[in-house]
Amino acid sequence: LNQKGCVVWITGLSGSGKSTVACAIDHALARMGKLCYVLDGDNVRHGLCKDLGFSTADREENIRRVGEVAKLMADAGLVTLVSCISPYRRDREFVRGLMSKGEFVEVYMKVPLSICEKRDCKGLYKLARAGVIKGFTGIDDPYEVSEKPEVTLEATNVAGELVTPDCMAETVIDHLVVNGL
Ligand code: GGZ
Repeated sequence: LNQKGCVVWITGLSGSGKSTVACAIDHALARMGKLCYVLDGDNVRHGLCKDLGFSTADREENIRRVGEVAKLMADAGLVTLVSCISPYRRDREFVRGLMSKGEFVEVYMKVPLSICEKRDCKGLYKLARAGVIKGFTGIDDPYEVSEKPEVTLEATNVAGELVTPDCMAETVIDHLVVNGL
């Protein structure tokens, strides 16, 4: 048993595919015999962060808690996959600062709002456009793009074809392998 933990922090808009990619990475790493855990924004908000909403301060606290838990899990040797919108650059940088260098891998889901909105898996964009949900990321609350995430995943390849979640997972795992994580 020789496993170094790390945090793979997947950030991007609602509907950009964060949870799906986190799951695909989880499964692929499990097949390689690695211990992993997925901390999903939507799930964490039912327990650890159920007292929090979506104001700037609440999102900041949400990211701080998830970041601290992710750090503990990484210390325990797990590859900890986080999928939270984490829209504010400052909050992501805070979490990065909790970890030792190289142990924090930021993965940016570079998916245009138009695609996320068209998918609208949960109908939330529709509600946000209608003004029923206020302060929705990408509609009337900002998403701040990082200057240099370790990995950037796009919805389509150079040929304009959709990239599968498994293929995205492979890109992330290649990065982890190359960097000795
Ligand atoms: C953004 C919201 C909002 C608002 C509810 N803004 O796609 P989902 O539905 O399943 O995941 C989103 C989830 C966002 O939780 P996070 O913990 O990832 O957010 S953050 O990192 O900003 O703290 C979305 C749903 O909650 N949702 N209201 N106003 N997303």
